[in-house]
Amino acid sequence: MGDAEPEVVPAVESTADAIAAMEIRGAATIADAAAAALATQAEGSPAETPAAFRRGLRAAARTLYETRPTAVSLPNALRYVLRGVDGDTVTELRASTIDRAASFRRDLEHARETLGGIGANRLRDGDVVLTHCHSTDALACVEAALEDGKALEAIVKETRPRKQGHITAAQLREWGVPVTLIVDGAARRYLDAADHVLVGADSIAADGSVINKIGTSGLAVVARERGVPVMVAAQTIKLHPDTLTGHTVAIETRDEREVLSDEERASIRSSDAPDGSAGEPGSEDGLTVENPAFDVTPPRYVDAIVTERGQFPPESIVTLMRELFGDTTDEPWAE
Ligand code: RUB
Repeated sequence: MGDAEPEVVPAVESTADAIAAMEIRGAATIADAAAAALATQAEGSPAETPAAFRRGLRAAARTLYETRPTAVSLPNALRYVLRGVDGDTVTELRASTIDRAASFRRDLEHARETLGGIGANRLRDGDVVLTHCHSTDALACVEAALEDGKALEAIVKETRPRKQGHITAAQLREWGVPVTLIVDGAARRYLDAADHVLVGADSIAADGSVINKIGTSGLAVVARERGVPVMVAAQTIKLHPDTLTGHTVAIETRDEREVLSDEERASIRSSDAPDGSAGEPGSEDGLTVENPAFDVTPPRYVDAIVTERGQFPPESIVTLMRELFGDTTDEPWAE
């Protein structure tokens, strides 16, 4: 392999495919996998010159970056690793990439544990938490509270269409936490039995808005109406630096078949429709399915954002964001 064509090793392509297909999912897990994939690229790069090595690494980062737009932990992870790549020879560059990816992954694990300890302080013995989706950061708070000897119960929203609530339920049951699983539409009915709404975040904007799994914002609004505090557990890797300069967070929309199979669509389609629209799946038949994966919860519905750096009212998160990211966000993976 010469200098002309940057080569992305197959393992990076596999990681990117797994993230896109949601076999690897959840913001922190995606970040961890992306950093690991860059280390794999470094290990397997056939580059013979430093320039070719760097080009390959940037190409690998681009491949990963393009998988899911809403989880800012992904570009934050890529940026962190690429900024630490240093050396004059391929051997040095390889070693520094591998080291940097490893230190990122260690920090991620450590941040989750620290955050869990901080979040656990909000949970009292006997409390009931109501969860949405599956968040490793949110579960870290539960785990730390259990380790402190507190007994907790959980009401777990199923989380359509992908039912990540089942993953949360499985983890909580593994820890011995009694779980009541409910469909998403039942949340308001069960809020009076909850002491906290506990969710994670895919991204957090500079104004304290929380971007998380679709349905989080509705849950937060209803929780405010019922007087149940909303706690968001999110490592600082979820802070979205682009929003410091006024950018909005892109909301991923996914395949409609996650919501409605071709068979279901066919059963809804009416051959008697006055517009005569019955046709093959995917054709114009007057039935539109929207499948946004995330939504935006305004800061006024959030009581606290728990990070490894402490807990913050959402409106003050911008201070931490400036301290950690400054006002500039480059894209070191650009060609
Ligand atoms: C996952 C999701 C999670 C956040 C935080 O969405 O919305 O709440 O990513 O997760 P998806 P974590 O299933 O579409 O990836 O706390 O594990 O980083």
